[in-house]
Amino acid sequence: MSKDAFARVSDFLSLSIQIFMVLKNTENEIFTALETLIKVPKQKVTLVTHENPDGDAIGSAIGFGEVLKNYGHEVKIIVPNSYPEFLKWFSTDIEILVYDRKKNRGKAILQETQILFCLDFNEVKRTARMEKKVLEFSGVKVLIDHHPYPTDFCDLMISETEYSSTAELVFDVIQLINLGEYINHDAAEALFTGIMTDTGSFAHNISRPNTFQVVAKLMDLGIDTEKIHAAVYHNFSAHRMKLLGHCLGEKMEVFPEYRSAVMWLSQKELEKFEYQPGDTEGFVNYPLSINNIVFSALFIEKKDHVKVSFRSKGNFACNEFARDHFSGGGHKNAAGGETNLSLEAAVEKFTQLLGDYKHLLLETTI
Ligand SMILES: [Mn+2]
Repeated sequence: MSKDAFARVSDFLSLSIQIFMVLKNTENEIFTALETLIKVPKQKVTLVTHENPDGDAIGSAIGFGEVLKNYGHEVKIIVPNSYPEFLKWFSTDIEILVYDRKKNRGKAILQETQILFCLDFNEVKRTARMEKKVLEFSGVKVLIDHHPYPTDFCDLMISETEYSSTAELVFDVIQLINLGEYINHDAAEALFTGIMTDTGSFAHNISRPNTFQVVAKLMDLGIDTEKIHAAVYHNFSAHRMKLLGHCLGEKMEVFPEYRSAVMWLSQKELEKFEYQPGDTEGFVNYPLSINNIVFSALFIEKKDHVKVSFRSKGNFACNEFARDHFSGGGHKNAAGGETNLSLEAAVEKFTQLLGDYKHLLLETTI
């Protein structure tokens, strides 16, 4: 073996050993199985994400999709419903089908698909109207996700809750199945976006150096991180900015005695500010920058239900709160749920509940 090749192999080996050390839940055999599966040439591979896809869902799907395409597979991405404008700048020629808009085409793609990757969700119901089709899918289903409490709906499960984002996990999975050389510039941009958005630009969800190690390797591929940041975060409409102003100015109530804050927006208000999907993304984080606030909730009135987002700091587990009271779940510090109550009743229910959590909220350490 030449000196160069030897260096490359030993580089790779030390990288895989490093990755195995950070993967806590997944058996090593799964990666051998996945590699064997993926290395059958020219397969029809589809990647599916959760409903209301965010930067991590889209970034993971495009990032992994590009790698699989570069390896020679025929790759498609299906998202249950549409995704925000600030995630539409990616350079990729992979078709991203919005299932809600083209159901028949979506069904036809799934019919032909041999391997289906489920990215960035832990329960099949997160695929909304695609749920039945995903459950019925007869090829091989592979989960790659970082949400706690995954349910058993895939043949191969890679579920690692200590990862900041699915995109970070996808990067490591790509190394472990020996496809690292197929990460091109487009894939690197997409994976970086997933990590950046799920960590609020590297502000939270990062518990290990691995996140920055992955980012460093993505930067080695020549991505322009400032350009990506601007494409995602400096791309809002004036309406969205005014909606944020309205929300913070008129629709936020702070409860210092419970270290909590709540905000709520009705359909009427959203219409007034010409709401576009994704416009309220990130709103729920703002109250957490108020001194001593550790729990924030945002209620949004949809056509037939109320959607709620939760954010918390430190050891206050907002996913448990979401699960116990608003049929939801998620991460410890970032979760969501829904309710069939009216908007007013939902907000009232939330504020009433704060009393029961006073102890936990006051004891929360950041
Ligand atoms: Mn995620």
